[in-house]
Amino acid sequence: MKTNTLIVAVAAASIIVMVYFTTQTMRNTRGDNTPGETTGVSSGRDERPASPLQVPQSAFTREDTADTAANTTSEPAPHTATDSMQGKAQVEILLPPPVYRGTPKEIKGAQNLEPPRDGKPYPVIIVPIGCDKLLSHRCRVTSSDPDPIIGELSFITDGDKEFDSATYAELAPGTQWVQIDLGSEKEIHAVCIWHHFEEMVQLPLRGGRVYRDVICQISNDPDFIEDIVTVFNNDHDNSSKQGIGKDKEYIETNEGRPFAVNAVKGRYVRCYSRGNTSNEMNHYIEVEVYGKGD
Ligand SMILES: [Ca+2]
Ligand SMILES: [Ca+2]
Repeated sequence: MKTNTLIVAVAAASIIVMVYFTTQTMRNTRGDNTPGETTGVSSGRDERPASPLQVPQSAFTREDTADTAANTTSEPAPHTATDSMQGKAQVEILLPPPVYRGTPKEIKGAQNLEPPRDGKPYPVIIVPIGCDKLLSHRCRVTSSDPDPIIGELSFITDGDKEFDSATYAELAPGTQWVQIDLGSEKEIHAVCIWHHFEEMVQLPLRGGRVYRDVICQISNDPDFIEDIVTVFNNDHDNSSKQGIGKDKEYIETNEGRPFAVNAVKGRYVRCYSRGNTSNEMNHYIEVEVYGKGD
């Protein structure tokens, strides 16, 4: 009897154990573990849930990068754009909106045109720190044509660069100039000229407007007889008699034409032009001169 009782007890215990494990396995397979249970069996809930608040991969990458940077040793970082800007500043030229009006015109007779930029902006101008100040705002303007056909000479330094029928000064045909008096001798590092950019062309069309003989000179002589430094000149055939220039002609856009100047000192900035490919007139919306502040 004792042996029989023992066998029955062992069998009953075995059944209990089997039932227990079978039940556990079924629970795990259904994924209804209670919190805190660790079974070593994947339930599906342990995976990262899809959430409507997911952030882009780039955000994780930035965090990862920050963590990595924080954990690195104090070894010197490789050269970066920030390092190369040490002691330097970018001239911040604020651009007016583009204008796409009228029928795009074919550019005729431009033999010295810069290659198409296909929408790429002009390179930024980097100057020593403190040499990126706008010097020309509201400075006095004189001209070879003191009585513009349209507009006022004061428009050229009033800070309004938008194209509009009431924002430009139109000067007589032929070679004409406008001259900005900075008030005292300044160290000049950049200039940007906006003529007239109504006929901007949306890519991939070609056309627009090109002004002829764009020349920029700096001097302390208001009559520009002596002490003249030419800082831009695209008059390749010397038709404006200021010497042959090596710069390229360009299509007018809302970017104007920015160019760097190598710390030339002078009180007066004179800009020439000789008509354009749409008509023989000379137009100026704005001229900006940047350089060392006081
Ligand atoms: Ca203006
Ligand atoms: Ca010329």
